[in-house]
Amino acid sequence: MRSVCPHDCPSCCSLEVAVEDGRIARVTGAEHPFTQSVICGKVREYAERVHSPLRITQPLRRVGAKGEGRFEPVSWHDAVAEIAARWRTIIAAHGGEAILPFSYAGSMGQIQYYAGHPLFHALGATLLDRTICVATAYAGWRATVGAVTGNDSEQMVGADLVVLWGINAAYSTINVMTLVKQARARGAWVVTIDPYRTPTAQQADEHLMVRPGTDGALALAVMHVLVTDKLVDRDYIARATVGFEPLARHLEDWSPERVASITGLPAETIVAFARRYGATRASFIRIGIGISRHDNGGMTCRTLACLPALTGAYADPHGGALLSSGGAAGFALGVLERADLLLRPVPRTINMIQLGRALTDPALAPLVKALYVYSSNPAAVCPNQTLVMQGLAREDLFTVVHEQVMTDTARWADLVLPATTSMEHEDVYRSYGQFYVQLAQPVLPPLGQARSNWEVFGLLARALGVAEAHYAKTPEALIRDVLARGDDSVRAITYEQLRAEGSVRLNLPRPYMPFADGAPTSSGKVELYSGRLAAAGLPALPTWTPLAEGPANRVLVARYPLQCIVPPNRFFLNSSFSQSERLRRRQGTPIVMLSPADAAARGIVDGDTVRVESPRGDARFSAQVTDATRPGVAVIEGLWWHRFHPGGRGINFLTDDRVTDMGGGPALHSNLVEVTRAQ
Ligand SMILES: Nc1nc2c(c(=O)[nH]1)N[C@H]1C(S)=C(S)[C@@H](COP(=O)(O)OP(=O)(O)OC[C@H]3O[C@@H](n4cnc5c(=O)[nH]c(N)nc54)[C@H](O)[C@@H]3O)O[C@H]1N2
Ligand SMILES: Nc1nc2c(c(=O)[nH]1)N[C@H]1C(S)=C(S)[C@@H](COP(=O)(O)OP(=O)(O)OC[C@H]3O[C@@H](n4cnc5c(=O)[nH]c(N)nc54)[C@H](O)[C@@H]3O)O[C@H]1N2
Ligand SMILES: [Mo]
Repeated sequence: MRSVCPHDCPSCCSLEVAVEDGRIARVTGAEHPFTQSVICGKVREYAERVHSPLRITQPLRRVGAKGEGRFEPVSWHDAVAEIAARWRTIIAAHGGEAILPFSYAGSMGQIQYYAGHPLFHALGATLLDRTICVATAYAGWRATVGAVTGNDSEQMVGADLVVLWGINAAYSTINVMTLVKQARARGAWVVTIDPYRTPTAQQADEHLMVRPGTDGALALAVMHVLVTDKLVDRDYIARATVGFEPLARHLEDWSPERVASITGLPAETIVAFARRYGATRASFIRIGIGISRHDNGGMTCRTLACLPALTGAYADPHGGALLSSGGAAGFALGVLERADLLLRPVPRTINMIQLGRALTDPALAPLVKALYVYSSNPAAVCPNQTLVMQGLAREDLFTVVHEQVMTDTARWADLVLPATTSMEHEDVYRSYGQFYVQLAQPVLPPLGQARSNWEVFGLLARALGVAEAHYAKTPEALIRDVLARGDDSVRAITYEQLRAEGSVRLNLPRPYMPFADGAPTSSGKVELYSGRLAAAGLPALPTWTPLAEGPANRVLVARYPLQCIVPPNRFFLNSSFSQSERLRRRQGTPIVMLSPADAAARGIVDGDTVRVESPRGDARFSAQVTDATRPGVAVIEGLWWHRFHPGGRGINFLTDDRVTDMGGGPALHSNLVEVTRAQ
């Protein structure tokens, strides 16, 4: 049977699922133009996830101390009645804002993603700013080109130069590697730009091992060479951009020699890369979200978006750039989100990356008294876990967690509700890496008493007597509306067509070159100079600023001399799949990669247990001494649940909850640390 991978990944794979005796027997990649029958090693093990020994199959009420993980079964009826009663009391005493919903993209299914919004709006709950992933990147990208879209990566197969910039596609969206391999087989030159030698970099012709957080400077030096060597497309610039003259003057400051000392790349390497880029119009840059998880990440994305405008690659059927296709289609998501149900005055907003602060700040008025977590595992994924843990431990906080598996977050709950997986409920999927809309029907009945987000919010809405008309709708009716009220790219796609075909390409031109003659900014052009950024008090021209927590921070560097980046690993997806014993075994153990020089300077040898400490806290890892990373840069891949992490504290005890330059996202990769041998 056909299904769709629900996880937060740009690939949004089309799946073939074999069901035998009421259990999933096999999951493979479907023959689909983007999936091309290839899926990752995580989802091939999906049977183990759906039928996991850690699956929650009935509602549970806490009987032990907070966080102890001792529960007793409770009926759905009693669980819902208890939540409704507690929330009513809290609203009467403190107002609706004392309720904080917390969710992210545990499922990318749009019905499940937006299921809670109408209920929380109608209750006057605090709004959650869902910034943890793409907010910074999207804000930066929009500043240059106005919309979160770009050239279709399927077009890169015909490119002559492919640049994989801050994206470890071999781990995080393997279908891009399928396209890269096809391009390379045709003769394309493949460049990877990443602070460490990822499996993606190993498959490239060239790897530029930049210092973390310096890509903006690198892009400015590339543009400097494009201008001085007259490798720019005058016609495209005149027709489709604004601000070239002030940009060209500004670029005089960004010579390859100066940028060499910032990036750690030789000036000749920068010049050679720039000349290659300038000489190739069919150049495709696939940019990862990873690049934006720095103090200066928004500006970096804004700056990279300028590159194809200088060479005119945006107008080439095989060139251009793609950060995300998330905004390519205009689905009528308002039908699901129901902002019209918001109470007035509109409640306060809390930034999700500061969950720990929100739960522990005594000055917050009102205090958060009720937390409802769904489709997310904040006790692993949020930065500054010290505060998150303090918050979840609060005796006076009423916490409900709706989950598929018994995560660490669920263990802190007062009530745990069992959630269906994508194999057990219907949903519609849009992607942020490709251009297909997909529908998945259940291939299994719900396991035990599991219920979908949509069903649970319906129960709560009826128990509380709010937004009942919305929850009387069916997912099918909502999906029909989301399509029918959308823009031209989706309006003609019908529910029937999706049911019959599973996957339908968005109604967008082929080749898809959204910035071929301009861009949907206020000027209608690609904005090399941005009046909007200037009005917001940010630099109007692309620029580079040192990381707040980086080598230029002399005070911190004295105590924490190493930069530490924290990208995804191969076998987990964020913290999902950390529940799988099989995948944990394949992944090994939490590791910190250190260059031989940094290891030797600290008396550390390969395999040593080490303590990594940042200004926020510390955690234990096994040292991997490798020239895959450069001196000065430590790399820690992946998100292990705390309970599976040696010492009980995972990576996000090290990361900070400060926001980046744009969009309110986290600077997860801008960490300074020290590494010592554990005693
Ligand atoms: N296996 C696996 N796949 C995943 C995920 C997962 O956890 N595991 N997560 C999913 C999610 S939610 C997302 S958002 C996507 C994210 O996927 P991507 O967009 O690929 O982003 P990241 O993997 O976060 O980072 C990609 C690369 O950026 C590099 N990087 C970090 N700092 C810098 C820098 O300053 N400059 C440059 N040039 N590179 C830098 C990292 O070393 C890493 O190799 O992946 C999805 N896919
Ligand atoms: N150190 C570090 N931290 C990071 C990152 C990093 O690269 N490094 N990446 C960041 C990024 S890019 C992201 S997107 C965030 C991700 O943060 P999260 O969105 O919290 O991602 P997951 O860890 O995958 O947790 C999702 C949870 O939702 C549950 N779930 C899945 N489907 C459903 C459903 O239909 N209903 C309900 N109720 N639950 C469901 C899953 O079982 C899982 O436990 O993490 C961020 N944190
Ligand atoms: Mo993400």
